[in-house]
Amino acid sequence: MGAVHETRGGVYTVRLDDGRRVDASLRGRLKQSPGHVVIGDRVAVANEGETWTIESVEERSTGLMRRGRSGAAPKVLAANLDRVFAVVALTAPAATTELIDRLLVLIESSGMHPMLVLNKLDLDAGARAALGPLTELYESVGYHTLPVSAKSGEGLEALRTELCRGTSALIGPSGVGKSSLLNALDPALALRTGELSGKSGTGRHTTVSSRLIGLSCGGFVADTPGFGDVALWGVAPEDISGCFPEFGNAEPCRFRVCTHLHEPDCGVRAALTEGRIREERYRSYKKLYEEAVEAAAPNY
Ligand SMILES: Nc1nc2c(ncn2[C@@H]2O[C@H](COP(=O)(O)OP(=O)(O)OP(=O)(O)O)[C@@H](O)[C@H]2O)c(=O)[nH]1
Ligand SMILES: [Mg+2]
Ligand SMILES: [Zn+2]
Repeated sequence: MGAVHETRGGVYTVRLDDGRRVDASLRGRLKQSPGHVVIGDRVAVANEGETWTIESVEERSTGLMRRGRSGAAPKVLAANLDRVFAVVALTAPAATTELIDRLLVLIESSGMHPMLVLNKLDLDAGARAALGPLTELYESVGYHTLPVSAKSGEGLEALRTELCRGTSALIGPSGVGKSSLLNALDPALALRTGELSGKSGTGRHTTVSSRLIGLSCGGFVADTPGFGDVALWGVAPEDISGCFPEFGNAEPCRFRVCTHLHEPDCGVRAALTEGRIREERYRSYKKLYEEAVEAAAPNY
């Protein structure tokens, strides 16, 4: 047995339970759906001499999913993760609450509760100014936030403590500093990092494939390619509200099935009116709900 640590062009690098790394290909039956073996998957392998094959894949405990671009097949980013970090930059490129909410909901919909990493704290006064409101908002709805700077090293100890246990993934837009953070924690990694494009200040998709990286402290972490857009995949509209932890504290709605958009006696909208649910968060909910309805058409 082992875990898939890297995939590229039909070659799967598997870290065997005894610590050896081998390159394997898929057994015929599994080849029908090559995208279905992803990093983090637990696999059974067999070998004839130096030639290794993946014989079967174990059922996943979790699978982080995102929608492929314009109708492309869904992508599982990584399987069997212990922790996921939503990484954004306080500035260059500045994160909006909508973007953060999309990342958080994407992770929540995979059954995991993310932590929020706010990077580039060193950059300018704007970064410090953005930090207070974002920390206040996300801590108040139940997310642990980690303000950090890959450049100055501020806050990195807290992140290191989290990443050194089990298997984690960093996800977020291109250019926010996911690879830079890992380099700062473990300089020997020497991961490629990218310049921001001058005009838009967005990243250039420097990291192009996901792999699990062994940190010298013992943890494994997936450095993933930055998202161009963050779209949910296969999340039913009625499951979106469960991805907003604070909605669970609202009074029950009159109808057991409630969209929280227009029904009478809706507990979520009552909490919104009373300020117990924040407007930004409700706005993100509405947007994601409407997108999920569109994606699920024509059944809805
Ligand atoms: N000032 C400052 N710059 C940073 C920090 N972290 C990253 N950067 C810069 O931001 C740019 C993008 O960093 P990357 O680490 O390549 O970003 P990424 O999230 O891995 O991007 P993709 O691989 O494209 O998804 C580089 O120019 C880094 O030097 C930081 O904490 N402070
Ligand atoms: Mg990167
Ligand atoms: Zn409701």
